[in-house]
Amino acid sequence: GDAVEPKAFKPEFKDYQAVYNEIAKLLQEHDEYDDGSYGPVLVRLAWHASGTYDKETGTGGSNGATMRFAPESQHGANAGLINARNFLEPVKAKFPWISYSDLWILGGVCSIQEMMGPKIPYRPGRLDRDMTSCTPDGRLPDASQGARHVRDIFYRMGFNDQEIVALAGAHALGRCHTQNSGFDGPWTFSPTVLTNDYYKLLLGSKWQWRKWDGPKQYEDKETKSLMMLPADIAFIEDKEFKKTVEKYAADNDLFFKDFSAVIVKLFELGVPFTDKTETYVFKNLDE
Ligand code: DDH
Repeated sequence: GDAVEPKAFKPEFKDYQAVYNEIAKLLQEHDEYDDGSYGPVLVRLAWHASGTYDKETGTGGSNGATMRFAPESQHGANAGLINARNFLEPVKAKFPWISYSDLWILGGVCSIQEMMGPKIPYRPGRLDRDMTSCTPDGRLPDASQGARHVRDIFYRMGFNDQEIVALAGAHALGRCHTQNSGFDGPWTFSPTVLTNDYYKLLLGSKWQWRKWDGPKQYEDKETKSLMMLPADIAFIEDKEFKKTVEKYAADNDLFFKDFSAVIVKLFELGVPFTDKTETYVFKNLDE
């Protein structure tokens, strides 16, 4: 009876790949949502959890999962993210040892990989904090503004111009919803697959103001079925940003490499890792 216990049965062993697999399985099962996947809204949850970071004060960021609480849950920018948080609840129930903060980021990592994006190396170690750590409203970007505002917001987190453009490629995924942001429509024709199409469309389509009674946004002249926000068009109006858009439009491998690096940086802003923190590179469900 002295058989060596396999690692997986030790209570202290935390099987992050098992959590990844559970999220990936639920993504496949729940293809009734939006364009057929919860992936985009899970990526947005991970980004909005992280994008509150302020490098001067060290406040905000993914460590804390404070969007569980009002007032942060009620911030206009977070409208609709309840769908992503609820999606992950059964995963939290099955793996109660993982913090919400680590789980939300793992949800983003899994979604990017399962939507055919690059590998996103993952480090756990985020601790949940209470509502006293909620960040003030206004730390996330305002889609109706231009390059100067976008720089103000992302420089505050510690990103440079190239990194800002690389992050924005996430808009290949998902769509705008009138009930959340007031804006409407997807950026690309395949909003559940990560590609460099966002950059190709920015450069390759003619963008005109959409005539409607909603907030000011652009539509592509040819099909009128795609959209860009004023903050997206800033990436081709601004010369410095545009140079990077051109690089990524021409080279999907370069986009994947830079996107992976910069999203890891985003997801780890303000997270207190230790010397012992391990890095995981997850297998996709079909590997
Ligand atoms: Fe975004 N984004 N985002 N975004 N975003 C929206 C949707 C999605 C801005 C505004 C909006 C990033 C940067 C910016 C995703 C990922 C990322 C919506 C629509 C607005 C508005 C929400 C709704 O109506 O449901 C602005 C402004 C910026 C900026 O850069 C200035 C970044 C950096 C990311 C990222 O993930 C790294 C994703 C995914 C979505 C689609 C969500 C969905 O439900 O579908």
